[in-house]
Amino acid sequence: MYEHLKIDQNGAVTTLTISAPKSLNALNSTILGELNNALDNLPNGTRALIITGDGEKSFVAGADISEMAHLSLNEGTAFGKKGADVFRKIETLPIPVIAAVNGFALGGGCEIAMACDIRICSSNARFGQPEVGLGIIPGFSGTYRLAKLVGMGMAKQLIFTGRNIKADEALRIGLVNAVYEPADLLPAAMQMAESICKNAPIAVAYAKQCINEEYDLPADEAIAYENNLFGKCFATEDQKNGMKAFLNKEQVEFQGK
Ligand code: CO8
Repeated sequence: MYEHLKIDQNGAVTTLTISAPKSLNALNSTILGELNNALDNLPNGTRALIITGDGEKSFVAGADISEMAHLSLNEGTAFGKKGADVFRKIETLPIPVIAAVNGFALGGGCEIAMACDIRICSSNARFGQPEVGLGIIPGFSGTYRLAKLVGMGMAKQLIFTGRNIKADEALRIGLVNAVYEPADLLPAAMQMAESICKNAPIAVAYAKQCINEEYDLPADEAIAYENNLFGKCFATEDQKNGMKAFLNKEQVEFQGK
């Protein structure tokens, strides 16, 4: 169905694999369009999404430099917006998204990982924002998200120097949550996704929405935002069934209602 995406559904977990082996899975307009379409049409019943790259060497080696090389001001702006819009769609998807970073995550590759809710990586992963070495800046919202994730000082250092960092440093600065041997990465992502899928889907979606939206709000507004969605949980069947099962010492299967 897609030229550069593989979609695998395993129960409630869907894995989306970016596949452009000749360019180490670099993102061109076609792939961005396919990603956009795939996010709009995830298989029914998907409760968690894993995004990874094809092969053992690269997650995503950036935006496609051969496509960007000849862009004009307007075209560059439009290309940046196309990627930024797709990544924002990932960030605001009402299900958790795990980036399983299996190698190079440079430029747009680091940026798509940062748009995901959770990042884990293989021991051979390399992260970086090398754009200034190409005469551009991170254009898929990397200046915004990297500073949020690792703090302004470290984000500035990484973006100004364009230096690549290894998995252990990415772990130390909080860019990833865990590092695995390459063969263990996807099973670990799947295990995490499955453990999320056992929980109430509406509650998980509300929790994601709260964490995303409250971050930039003043304290009182953030607390009120959470209070509103906390209250809405009590209008769900999942809350009734979850608490009843706990009190009766039973297992619950959440229906997402
Ligand atoms: N774009 C296009 N082709 C690429 C890219 C890329 N980002 N990365 C790798 N490739 C291609 C190479 O050109 C090469 O092709 P060929 O075999 O035809 O020569 C093939 O993939 C294999 O790459 P290498 O031979 O270079 O493999 P190495 O193992 O020697 O090196 C690296 C791997 C270190 C990943 C190296 O390929 C590299 O440095 N790639 C570029 C990384 C980079 O700079 N990424 C950032 C790009 S800019 C960006 O992402 C901006 C995002 C915002 C855009 C805003 C829009 C305006």
